[in-house]
Amino acid sequence: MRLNPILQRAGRWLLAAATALAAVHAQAAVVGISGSGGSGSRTFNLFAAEGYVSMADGVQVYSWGYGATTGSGGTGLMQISGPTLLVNQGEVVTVTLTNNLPTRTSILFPGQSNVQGSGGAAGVLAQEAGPGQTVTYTFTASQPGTYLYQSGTQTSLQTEMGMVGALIVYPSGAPSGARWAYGHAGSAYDRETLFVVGDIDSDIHAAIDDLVKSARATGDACLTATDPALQCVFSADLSKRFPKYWTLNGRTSPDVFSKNFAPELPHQPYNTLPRLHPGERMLLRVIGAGTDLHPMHHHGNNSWAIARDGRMLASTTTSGPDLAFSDYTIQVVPGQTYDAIWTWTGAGLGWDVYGKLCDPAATTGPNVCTHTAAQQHQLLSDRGKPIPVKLPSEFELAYGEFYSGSPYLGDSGIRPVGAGAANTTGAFFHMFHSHNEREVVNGGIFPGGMMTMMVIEPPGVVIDVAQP
Ligand SMILES: [Cu+2]
Repeated sequence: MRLNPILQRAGRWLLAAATALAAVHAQAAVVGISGSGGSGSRTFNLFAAEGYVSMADGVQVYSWGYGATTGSGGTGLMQISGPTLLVNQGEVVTVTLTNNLPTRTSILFPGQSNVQGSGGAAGVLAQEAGPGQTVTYTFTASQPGTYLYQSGTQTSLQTEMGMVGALIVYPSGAPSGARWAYGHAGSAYDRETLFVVGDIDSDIHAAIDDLVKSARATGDACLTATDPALQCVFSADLSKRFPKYWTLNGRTSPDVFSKNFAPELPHQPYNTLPRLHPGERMLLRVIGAGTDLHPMHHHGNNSWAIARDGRMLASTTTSGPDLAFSDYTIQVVPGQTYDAIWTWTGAGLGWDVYGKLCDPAATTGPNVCTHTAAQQHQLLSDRGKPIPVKLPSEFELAYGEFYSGSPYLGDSGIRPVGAGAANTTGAFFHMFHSHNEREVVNGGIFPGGMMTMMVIEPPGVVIDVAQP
């Protein structure tokens, strides 16, 4: 290996190791907020507010969303998707919502039983807050799992406008140090990641933007009314709904690759770029937060769906996820949540994913295979085999941000001038995207939309989950 790549990689490792030490508490966890509280209880101070979110083609979309105060661990800004609420099974959860929207709103917690609301006024589905008002919801997070929360007021429109977020309930009963999605060892995972899957018809957002501006320009009395029956209601014709943007955690590709809390995306703080090592179990927490079905396809391997709607796919209370099913696409239905385990190995590829040209039969001499214990997850019979295709000439390749200079996991090679500086670790990238092909665009332009990558990092590369 040339000196320059060695220094590059050493530098990245040191940086990653330092960051990982600083963020040990967040290791392998979904980025979200834990609110405040003592033993057995947890309190979140949320608000609803308007703002403009950014699509990767530069279009700004007027939106309504939830935000969390800095005292609750939030950014203090409205965000799409809403703040991810992290709680533990059995905790009494209190969510206070202050409404800064020009219309009534609320929160529904599907999958949670006996949700008590107070303040504001009773709505059809939930206790509602008028503009400037506060409502409080309390429930006990009795069952572990992946859930969404969303507006219970004008639910179709307000969900379209962005009023939806994720709630994760971690199980009790897992042994110390173990990560379980549910109360059984069969739901164990090494890493977890969140996909809040959404779709946006920007024409509807623009129409609501116009109505709100018009109400303000004319000083409409509905804006200051205290009688719920006289407060503003903004409506759009949802029967002509035709989405133009498709989002993961509120962002469109390629913005999904940018860091968590990237300053240029103040209202879309969560990225979507899962990273794992060969052989690790990655828990995919997938939430259908839009209006349409999205078939989310992961390349490289099938996943095992172990739960739906916050309930393990189990035949008995003690069996673990014995009804789990394997598929290459997660059919994300609106309003549903899925937990799936995805693992990648190089087994059966027919070539050595680490690019070591050696002789597995040799015990002495320069041709001995020198794979370390961590360089497993491929068939022993594949060791030493070269990649079985002739790589195209450099003139026929497009070099970009994801090219390490080598087709092998963890190796690096000569990078042509202008090839970019990302993927210096030599990771594999597997696309994870909607198989409705028109949904991998931004405003009709490919590539974009509902698409990201699963990143297989070489063994030994430190993965800083809090800030990939
Ligand atoms: Cu695909």
